[in-house]
Parts: sequence; structure tokens; C-alpha cells
Amino acid sequence: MVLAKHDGGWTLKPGSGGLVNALAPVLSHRGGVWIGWPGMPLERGGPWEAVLAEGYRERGYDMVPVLLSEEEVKGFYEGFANAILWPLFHDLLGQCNFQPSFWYAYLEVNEKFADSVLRHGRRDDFLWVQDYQLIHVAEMVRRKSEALRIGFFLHIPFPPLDILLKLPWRGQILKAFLAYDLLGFQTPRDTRNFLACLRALLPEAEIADDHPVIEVRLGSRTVKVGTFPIGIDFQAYEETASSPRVARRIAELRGQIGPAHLIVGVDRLDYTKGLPERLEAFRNALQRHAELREQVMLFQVVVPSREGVPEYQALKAHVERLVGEINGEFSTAGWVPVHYQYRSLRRHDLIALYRMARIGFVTSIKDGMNLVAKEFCACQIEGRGVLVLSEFAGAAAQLQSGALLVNPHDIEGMADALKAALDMSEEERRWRMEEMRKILREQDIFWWVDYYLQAALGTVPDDFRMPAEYVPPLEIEEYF
Ligand code: GDG
Repeated sequence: MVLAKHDGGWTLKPGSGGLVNALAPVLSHRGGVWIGWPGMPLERGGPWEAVLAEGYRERGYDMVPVLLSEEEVKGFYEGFANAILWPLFHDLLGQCNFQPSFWYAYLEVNEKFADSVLRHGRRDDFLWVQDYQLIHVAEMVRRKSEALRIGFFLHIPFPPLDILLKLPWRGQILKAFLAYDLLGFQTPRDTRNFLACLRALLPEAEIADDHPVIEVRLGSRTVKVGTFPIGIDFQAYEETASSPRVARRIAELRGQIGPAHLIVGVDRLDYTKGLPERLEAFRNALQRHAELREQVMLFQVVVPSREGVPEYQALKAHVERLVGEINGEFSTAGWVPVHYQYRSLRRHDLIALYRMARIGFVTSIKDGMNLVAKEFCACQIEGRGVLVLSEFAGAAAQLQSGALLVNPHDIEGMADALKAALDMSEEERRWRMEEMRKILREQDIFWWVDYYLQAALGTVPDDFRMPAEYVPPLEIEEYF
């Protein structure tokens, strides 16, 4: 839930973005306190405080806001988080702006979070820090209290050594990770990258990696490290997808868009999601496989994000130019190849789209997990759709047995995968989807939390096996 301001006052509305969507059901289920930035500059004592407090009954958990000034938002959120750690951890060095002032703003805001934790946390609480903007919180909390148990989960990828080395504050960041009791990464690849950085830069750290939860010893501290692929509330998606309301919505949408097979893409506007590559692949498919014309439609939803940042404005313009070009080149009287929406969909509409789509198309250049890929599978209750998934999305590790995996830099390869998905027999589509749904049903969001907390308590069985790292095949993937 996030606060939203309207002419008539304040309301709470569901948040957008993977982290909030994934964690809200967990907190509602277990209770707890969410300490976070409300997403806009606010003054203490305003009417929004009552709205936040009243929403407690509906949410089932408390929310404690950490207020940031406009300057802090610029330096910490737009600066260190969005212009340094986000692109660097996604291997996009060219998008980084290593301004020293961003680093100081980051430290200042992490201190604010640490202070809030110390004010609201009790000795026996488990503090779980979410994501890359707040890596220093544990180190700052520990200066004042050793007692709290503190875990961390990184929702985005952890970069390889050669990339991390570019960060001017690489030593401070790497050491700050070691103030936690448990570090969680999305995939075996991220865990491997983190350990490789430790081995190279802190050779005095002893690493025992013969168990599913690895132990790192450095001086008097022991830090556990594990791979915990985040899940979704599978049952909730499946139930909503099976509801009469969604069935009605599908019938309406069908009436509006006609009989074409739907390829669905749903993303926050972000350069990590491979939006231009996806559109180029779709164009390439229409050029090289002319029989697809008038038979398929790409339904692309782009959710506005970080709208004040020039790189994001440029990306939006690029995407819209490509949509215009493709529609200009291929549209016929009764058919428009790309349906593009630059706004958020309501949950039921999103689920209707997932269920009716023939292809879920995820082309991330790099992605921590990608929940859209998982939500698409959960809503495929008839099992007729195919997931075409980037091999650089974290979800590829768990879904490699059912998805068609593609390299988002290989435009022709992606176009051929679309064609292969459309030509695939119903039987093959069903077994592939069932493979993925089985894993996602079992390893859902509640499994993720339980497994993480078991690792924190040291109760994960030694024979526990995580999905293997996805390693792209060396032979060239030929669909035709
Ligand atoms: C970060 C990591 C990791 C999207 N459009 C609409 C809508 N959404 C929801 C989806 C999904 C979420 O937004 C997007 O999640 P992702 O996982 O794809 O991406 P990020 O926001 O980048 O999240 C990511 C995640 O954290 C969790 O660890 O998977 O790798 O980058 O839940 O459903 N929701 C609605 N309307 C839309 O139009 N209602």
C-alpha cells in the first residue's frame, strides 16, 4: 500500500512494483511493522498520518514512515539508488553517474532508517532489510545495538567482480553486507557472484559452502548466505484467474481485439526490461514470418516509473517510436499489430490478459527475478500459453524446464522463439506449462518467507536442494 494524494485528501492504494507486490501478502499474513519511505515528501502532523493509521485494519500490519526531504530524495533515491546501484548491479555501467554527493546522501538516509529501526524495534525482533538502497542499515544499527537479529534480501542481481570493482565505494558496500546475520540472493548466479567478490577482495573471510546455507566467517562474525528465489501468491492469482469476473473481462477484451493470438508484455518502464529489444524481435518476426501477420498481436503494458529521470524519458520516446513504426509498417484495415498502453492496469484486467495470452514475453537484459513471468504462469489455468523468457531473468533458473529461453540481445533468435511458441502443439504447451506451475505452486511467496526464516534460525535440512543455476547451452539454438 502507498499513500496517494487526491484533490479531496489522502487515500491508501496498492503499490506498484515487484517488491511491494511480493511482500504485502506476507506481512498481512504474519503481521509486523513495515518501516519505509512513503514515496513522496511529507510533513509530520499532516492529515496523511490518520489515513496511514486507519489503514491498519485492512492491511493487517503497521506502517512506520521514514520522511525524506526533497534533497534527500534527489541524492539518495534518484542518485545513489537509481543512478548508481540500480544500473551497476544490472551490469549497465554506461548508465551510472558516480557523483560523490550521492554517496553521502545514501549514508545519511541509511542512518535515518537505522534510527527508526532502533526506535521501533524490540530486542527479540527479527529485522528484515529489503533491497539495495539500504545495504548499510545493519552496520549502522549494530553500532548502537548488537542484539537485533538482522537479515537482508537483495531483490536485484548481484554483479560479477569486474563490475563491482568499478564502484568507488566497493569496499564499504561489500563490508556493509557482512554486518547482517543472513544474506539472501535471488539465484545461484547472484550468490556465486557475491562469494567471488568476497574471495577476491576479502581473502581472510572463511567460506564454508558445503550446505544449502553457506557460512562466511570473518573475525568474530558469522554471516549466512543463501539463495532464496522470491515467489508469488500463486493460489491468489490462480483463484482470481478462475473467477467469473475475469471470465467476463476476457470475453469483453476478445470482442474488442478480435481473434488474433495475444503476446503479452507487462513491465515498469525501465531500461533493464529489454523493451526496445522485445519490439524489434516482434517486428523481425512479422518481417521474416509473413504468415504471422494478422494472426498475432503484441499487447504491451508499460507502467510509468521514475518519470523525472531523463534516461527514462528517452526510453519512453524510443519505445513509442518503435510502436509507431511497427504499426505504420504492418497495420491493415482490421488489425493493429501492437496494442500499447502507458499506464497501470487494474489487477483483474492484468489477470485476464495473462490468462487469455498465447505467449508471455519477458525479455529482460538482466532482472533479479521477474514476477510477471511467474504471474503469467499462475494465471494460465487452461495451460495453453507459452512463456518466452530471457535467460538473464532470475526466473530462468526455476523455469528452465518449461520456458523457451532466449537471449534478449539476439533479435532473430527471439523472433524464431515466438514463431516456435505459436507453432507448438497443444500437448507440448500443456506439459511445459504444467512443469512451471508445479514449481511455482510449491515455491510460492509463503514458502520463500518460511525458507528464509528457517535459514535464519538454522533449521534448513542439509539435503535441501535449490534449483540449479541456468547455464545457456553452448550449441546454437535453432528452432528451424
Ligand atoms: C524488483 C526486481 C524482482 C506491472 N504492471 C502492472 C502491475 N505490475 C506488477 C506486476 C509485478 C510487478 O508489477 C513487477 O514486478 P517485477 O518482478 O517484474 O519487477 P520490479 O518492479 O523491477 O521488481 C525484480 C522483484 O523486485 C521482486 O523481488 O522480481 O527482478 O527488479 O508484480 O504484476 N500490477 C498491476 N497493474 C499493472 O499494470 N496491478
